[in-house]
Amino acid sequence: MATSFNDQFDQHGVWRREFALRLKLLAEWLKDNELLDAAVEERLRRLESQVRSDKIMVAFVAEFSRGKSEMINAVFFAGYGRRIMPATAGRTTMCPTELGYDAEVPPCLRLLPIETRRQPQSLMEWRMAPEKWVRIDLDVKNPQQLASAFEKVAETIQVSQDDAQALGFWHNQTPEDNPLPDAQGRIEVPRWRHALINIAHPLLKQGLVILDTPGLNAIGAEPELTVSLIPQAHAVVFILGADTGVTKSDLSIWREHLAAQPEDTCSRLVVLNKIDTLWDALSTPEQIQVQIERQKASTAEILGLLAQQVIAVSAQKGLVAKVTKDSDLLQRSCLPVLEDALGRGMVGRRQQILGAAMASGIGDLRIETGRVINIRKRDLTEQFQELAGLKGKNATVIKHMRTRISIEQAEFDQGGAKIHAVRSVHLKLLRDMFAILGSSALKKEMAQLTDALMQKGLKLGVKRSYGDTFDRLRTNLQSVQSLANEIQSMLAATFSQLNTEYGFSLQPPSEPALGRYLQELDGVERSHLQYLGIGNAFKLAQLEFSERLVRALSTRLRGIHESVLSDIELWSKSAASHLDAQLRERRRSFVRRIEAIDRIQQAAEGLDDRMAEIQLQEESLNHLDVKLNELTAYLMTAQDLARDGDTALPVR
Ligand SMILES: Nc1nc2c(ncn2[C@@H]2O[C@H](COP(=O)(O)OP(=O)(O)O)[C@@H](O)[C@H]2O)c(=O)[nH]1
Ligand SMILES: [Mg+2]
Repeated sequence: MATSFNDQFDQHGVWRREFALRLKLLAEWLKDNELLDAAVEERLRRLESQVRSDKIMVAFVAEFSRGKSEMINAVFFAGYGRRIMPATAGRTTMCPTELGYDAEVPPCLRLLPIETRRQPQSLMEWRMAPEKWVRIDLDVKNPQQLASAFEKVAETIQVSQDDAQALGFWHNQTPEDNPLPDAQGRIEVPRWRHALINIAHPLLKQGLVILDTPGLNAIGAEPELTVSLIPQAHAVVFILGADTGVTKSDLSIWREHLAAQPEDTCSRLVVLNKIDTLWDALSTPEQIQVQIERQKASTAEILGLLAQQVIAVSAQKGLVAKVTKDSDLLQRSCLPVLEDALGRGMVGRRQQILGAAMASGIGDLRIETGRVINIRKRDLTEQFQELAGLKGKNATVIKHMRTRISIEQAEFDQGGAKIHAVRSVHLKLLRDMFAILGSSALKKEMAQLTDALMQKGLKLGVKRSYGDTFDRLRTNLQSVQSLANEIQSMLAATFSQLNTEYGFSLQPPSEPALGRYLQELDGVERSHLQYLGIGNAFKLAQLEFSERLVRALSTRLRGIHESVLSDIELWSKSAASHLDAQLRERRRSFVRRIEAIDRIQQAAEGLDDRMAEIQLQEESLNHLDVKLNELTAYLMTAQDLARDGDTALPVR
């Protein structure tokens, strides 16, 4: 029996909240036990914000009128008891529309005017400029007001042919794809470039982001959709109509925007919608089923898929069935099959990925914290042996011992200079890495690419220019990796030297592995080349278009570079913290040892009492170790938490 998408998503939300809570408890426990140093704190903070703010994006991509908006209504918003996204004949989404929830912003619809296409800023950059968007506040308790506000995404304006060209809706090179002008020669274009809907719907509150896209024309005109938004979605639902079959423009969308997406990073669902158009009162249910199967098979064949990869549904009947609570009709609409596939493919996979990221973060944390506990244990053992050696000795020997510890302490304090020198080399290498991946270097790289694309006659070399740029970006990443390796071996050498010299137990943290960022770069390159390869290259002749494309690319690359640098920062912080912890513990240990001897000298405490106390401290450290393992082991296997069900918190 298929669970509804909403239920699966709810469970995922419960798991995430529960996990975040446990991370908080772990942080408190570490703090109480003086185990929360700067690096561990930073690591926990990152994990918590990752698990709390994790977004899951599902994109609906298809030619217009295939039923994207209707499907969004049926899967996510049937609870409102009516259509929320406009999805009736003639009133269809004209601009890409993102539905999500941001607690900082009141419920509203924000619309970016289409004229912003004349400027080079990427969509990402426009997002940072809220004053450029038209905002309409939403009354979430009033589905009527919601629905009528959302009608805005269907608005169009009439513009001259020149304007349509500048806005990316008219191309002289491919007249067959151009929209039909009206009697005055004017072209109908969307009024808005992008819409953001912010509502506190339970699913959206838990981090679901839904992207509804208009048809091929609008997708093609907004490169950021193809090179950023769609490839970064966790699931893409591609919709075909049983009433139209696979048309030429369906196939263009599939080939230009979807076929090359690697399956392992995102789940891709192909849906044959409107099967109710095949429900014919004169045919038997079996005959209808045969019809549907036949159409699924031919659709699959055209797209190069297996028949079972195509899900046949009726979004419209599914919505009606949910609103009227007609369970027979809901089964016939097959909507639950789609929801189940979405839930398992997307939510399930997301949970696995997030769980694995958490497990590896917690694993590192356990190792780092475990080392601090070990340092303390070793110090105690040594102190115990030192005191045991004093048994039965006279006052002179004890005094001599005190002097020896003081000398050792003074020597240790002087050793600081060497550690300082290592730190400054470390910092220099870090600065080099930040320079390679910093924003001014990227700006230069992008300016070079823009120049190359602008050169007349070079249009055929577009692939080359992109290829060269990506080669350089990869080389940069590799240089950063070698700098990291250099720091790592330097740390290893210094740490082992310090270990011999001072009896430390320092170990460098595991170095950042940048391989997955290289893969990400490859993915970005693929989506660009794929996009430019198929019939879109001519668009580069348009200055605005190339500029927009490069700006979109640059935003995406900045994101990747920032993630790399953030990994490196955490790694370097861990190394520094580990060294700091060792130094701090050692200084404390000197103070404790001298103090103990002083008390014994003053006969304020017996030797045996002091030794017994150390043993107690050792026991409590052992206990701490066990507890740490317990707490972290729980977090490392907590992926299964949500599925147990008994921990479920009420969601609605
Ligand atoms: N018969 C039928 N019509 C549907 C179905 N889904 C959507 N439609 C209709 O198809 C048209 C386009 O739907 P819409 O959701 O706006 O398509 P979009 O442009 O892809 O968002 C509307 O008139 C819908 O009522 C369906 O499952 N069956
Ligand atoms: Mg629509």
